[in-house]
Amino acid sequence: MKTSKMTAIGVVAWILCAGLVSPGSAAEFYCHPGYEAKCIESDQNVEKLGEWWQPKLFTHNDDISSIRSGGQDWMVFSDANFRGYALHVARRDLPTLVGNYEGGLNWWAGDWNDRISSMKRL
Ligand SMILES: [Ca+2]
Repeated sequence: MKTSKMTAIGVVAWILCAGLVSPGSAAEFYCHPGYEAKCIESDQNVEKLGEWWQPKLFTHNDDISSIRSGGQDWMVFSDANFRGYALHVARRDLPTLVGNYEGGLNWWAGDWNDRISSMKRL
């Protein structure tokens, strides 16, 4: 009796803890502005988007145009292996990367549309 009660408490505690440490929704990266044509969903680092193969042998390097962070803290980079220009997405949703020049990009280097080559979860 006592053992089963403790087991029940343990199960409830485990469920509560699992809920507290839940990572939340994975971040979603879209190939078009306005969260259209989702190309990648991830809650882990992506070092080389060029090697992130999708069905039909399709890669999404330099292809991302909008981001839903899923409440996660992300940094995206213009080059593979977290190099190049960096855009701190933070926990924001970015409906379009067209015209976004954050993180050192400028009119001469271009905006963030179709530039991302790696992503890091902070
Ligand atoms: Ca790039």
